[in-house]
Amino acid sequence: MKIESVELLRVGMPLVSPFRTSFGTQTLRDVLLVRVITPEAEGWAECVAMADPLYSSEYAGAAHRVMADHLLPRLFAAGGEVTAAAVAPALAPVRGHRMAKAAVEAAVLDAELKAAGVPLSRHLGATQSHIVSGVSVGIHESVPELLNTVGGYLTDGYARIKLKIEPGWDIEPVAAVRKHFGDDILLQADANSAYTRADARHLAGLDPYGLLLLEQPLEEEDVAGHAELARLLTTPICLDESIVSAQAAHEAIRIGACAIVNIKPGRVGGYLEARRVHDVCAAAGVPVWAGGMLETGIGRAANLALAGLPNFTLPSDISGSDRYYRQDLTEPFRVTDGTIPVPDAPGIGVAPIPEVLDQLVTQRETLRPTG
Ligand code: OSB
Ligand code: MG
Repeated sequence: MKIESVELLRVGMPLVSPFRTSFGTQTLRDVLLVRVITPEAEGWAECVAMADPLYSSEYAGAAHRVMADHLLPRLFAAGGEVTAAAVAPALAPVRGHRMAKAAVEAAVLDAELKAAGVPLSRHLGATQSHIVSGVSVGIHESVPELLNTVGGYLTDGYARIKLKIEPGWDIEPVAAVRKHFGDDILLQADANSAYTRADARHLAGLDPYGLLLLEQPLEEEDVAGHAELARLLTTPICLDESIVSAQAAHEAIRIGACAIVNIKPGRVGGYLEARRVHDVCAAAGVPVWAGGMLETGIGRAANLALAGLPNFTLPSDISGSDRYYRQDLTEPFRVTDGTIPVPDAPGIGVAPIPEVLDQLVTQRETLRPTG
């Protein structure tokens, strides 16, 4: 496939309500979109890096620069001739920047699959047509407000509730949600690395509440600490931030640091690496589920395709568009009977609605192969 040009767009997407986690409060997503233009088709992808480097070291502004200054020149090195499979090897000399690399690869893949008429789900080997939809609930000002929010999501049909926790907002909200909504709701917690090994005894206080899992309690680099913690808790440990590649997943599982893995394609450098993470986990008998990064419909569509792979057996963090945005960039995704259908049109199956994009775009930059 011959790339004629790549457009990098920045879009300001206000959230329907502030989303507070242990690392900060989000009210607006600064979305970086990648549009790959070829004679046969156009590919779209969303970079999941957030506005600030708080969840991980990457952030939207840096991802934009590294794409323009380092990744796209490497992509263009063969005069613009590329395949999606060749993108990761071409970008490998650049260290890190996995979210930026993932978006470049995903846009090329979307163009390639749209040109071939093949849905991403089929290309990746998906076997599930509907993805069980969970919702991630931010840290609230008070327990009554939290119960009100959770009640609303259960009414909306979400099949699983994930509570964001941090020191000072952990056992009490988990206990309150369990008591108020009963033993039947699927419940889990995500600390976004807010604790240390010294908090093991405190975190064991979550054990009586029947959580499906506790996500990333310790620092990204402290994989061994998670193994230690896993031996002290009955609640299964799930890793998010620490799993940056299939290799990292393999090592974490080998030392007993996690019983479950959250897969986010941006965090591991792309959908093709994400499929390898899935495969490593499947081979080890470790179930996985699809994480989220407050994606617009562009990223959400691609995540649904990946989440159709057979070892995605726990409910996802892929919620309906209206959980995040009053106006999504694409046709909205909706939850029915607790699931969202996997798109079945070629590529990611969607593209931005031009009028919506024009309204929300804050910056555009076009880059072209030379020669
Ligand atoms: O840790 O899973 C996380 C959102 C942004 C950054 C990190 C995380 C999250 C979420 C929400 O928990 C996932 C979503 O609803 O998209
Ligand atoms: Mg997480």
